[in-house]
Amino acid sequence: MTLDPHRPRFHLVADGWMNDPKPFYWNGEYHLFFQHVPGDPKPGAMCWGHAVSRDLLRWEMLPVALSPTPGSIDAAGCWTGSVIRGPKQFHLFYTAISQFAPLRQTQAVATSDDLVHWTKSPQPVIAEPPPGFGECFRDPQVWREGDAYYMLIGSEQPGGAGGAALLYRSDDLASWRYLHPLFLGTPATGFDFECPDFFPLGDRHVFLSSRGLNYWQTGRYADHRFTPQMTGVVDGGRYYAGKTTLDDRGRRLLFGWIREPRTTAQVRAGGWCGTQALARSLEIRPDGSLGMQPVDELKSLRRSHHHIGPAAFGTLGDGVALLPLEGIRGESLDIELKMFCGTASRVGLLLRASPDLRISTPALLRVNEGMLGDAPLRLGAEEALELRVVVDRSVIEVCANGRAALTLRTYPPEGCDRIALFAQGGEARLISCDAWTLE
Ligand code: DQQ
Repeated sequence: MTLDPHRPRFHLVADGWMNDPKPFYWNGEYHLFFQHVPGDPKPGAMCWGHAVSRDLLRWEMLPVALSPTPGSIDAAGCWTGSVIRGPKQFHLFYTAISQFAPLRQTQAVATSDDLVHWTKSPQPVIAEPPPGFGECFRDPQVWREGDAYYMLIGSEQPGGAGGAALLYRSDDLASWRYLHPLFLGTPATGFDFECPDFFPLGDRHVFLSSRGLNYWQTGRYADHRFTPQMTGVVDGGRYYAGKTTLDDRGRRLLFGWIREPRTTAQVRAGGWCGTQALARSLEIRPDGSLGMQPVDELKSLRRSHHHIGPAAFGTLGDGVALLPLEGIRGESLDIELKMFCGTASRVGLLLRASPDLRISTPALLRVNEGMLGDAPLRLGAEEALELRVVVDRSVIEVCANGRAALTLRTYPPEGCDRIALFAQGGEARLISCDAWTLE
C-alpha cells in the first residue's frame, strides 16, 4: 500500500475511503474529522475518522471517533456535521442515517472530554425536518452567538428552486427549536445545500455550501437572517464539502475533500481513496468577494530553490507556444509564478509532464472566457496572472491571484516530473517563476 507512487506525502490520506472534512481547532491543535470507511477504499457505512496536527502538514491518525451502531438511529452511517466546545464538554453534532432507501436522516449528538473518546446519545436531538422542504436534511453546523447556540441544517426547497439553510436555536445544546431559514438559495448554487458552513469574516458573513461544486456567498447578517451580496465558486476542480475552523491566530481556515477519479480496481490496489486539501486561509477582499491562500506553514517544507526570470515563449505552430521551465523538477513542488497573458486566449502550466512534454496535466486559464477550470477568474486589463501551485504526487492545488482555485488529480507514469508554460492563440510572457522542492 505505502508503495503507491500516487499517494500524497503531506496531504492527509487514510487507509480506506475518506470524504467530507469537519475541522476543529482546540488548544494549539488542529483536529480534522472526516467521513471515513476504515480499511475499504469505497463509500459505505460512514464513520468519523480523526487526525490531529500542530502544523497543518504532519498529521497523526487518532482512533475512529464515531462509527455506526447496529439497530440504532445511525445504523447505516454517521454523516457530516460539526464539533463545538460546550460549557463542560465537546459536542459533536452529526446526521444519523438509519436507512438508505428511503433515506432516513435525523440530527444526533455525541459528547467527549478529550475529543478522542465519544459517547453517543441514543435519541436524535432533531428527529424531523420542518414541513415544506425536500429530502436533504443534514450536515448540522453549530456555533455560539450571544448567550445561545445556533444550528444550521442543509436542506432544499421543493421543485429544484435551490438550497435552504434551516436555522435552529438552543440554550443548552440539548433541546433545539426551529426558527426559520437563515436564507433560501437559488438554482445557481445547486438544488440543495450540502455541508453548510457560516461564519463572520472581515466586515461580512460567509456562507459555504456544496452541490456539484463548492460555492461561497458573502453578505450581511442581521436578525438571524443572511442576505447574500456576492456569490462565487470555492474551487473550479475536484474539491468539495469545504468547511472551516478559526484558530488562535484569528485565521479562518478552509479545509476541503479532494475527490479521487480512479476506478474501483485502481483504488483497491492502492488501499486509499480521497485526500484532504491543504488548509487555505480565507479573507474578505476589498470588493467583498472571498479570497484564499494556502497557509504559510507550507513554506516550512521548502528545500532547494530555483528562479527563472523574464522569458518569452517559443512558438510551436497552430498558435501554440511552450516554455519549458528548465531546472524545475519534482513530484512535490511549491511554485510561485507571474506571467502576462498578453493576447493569448489560453495560458497555464503543464504539470507532472514527461521530459518530452507529450504527457502532462494542464492547469489552464481560459483567458477569453474568464474561467479557471469551473471557477470564474477574469483578469483586469493590466493584471498579471499570479499562480501559487502546490504539487504533491497525484494532487495539484492551484491558487490564482488570491481569488480563484483549481484542484486537479494526476496519475502519470514514472519520470513525469517536468513543468512547462503553455500559451495558445496569442503571445504571453513570463515575468518570473520561483519554485521549491518540498520535503
Ligand atoms: N457526504 C456526507 C453527507 C454530505 C455529503 C455523507 C457531501 O453528510 O451531505 O458522507 O459529500
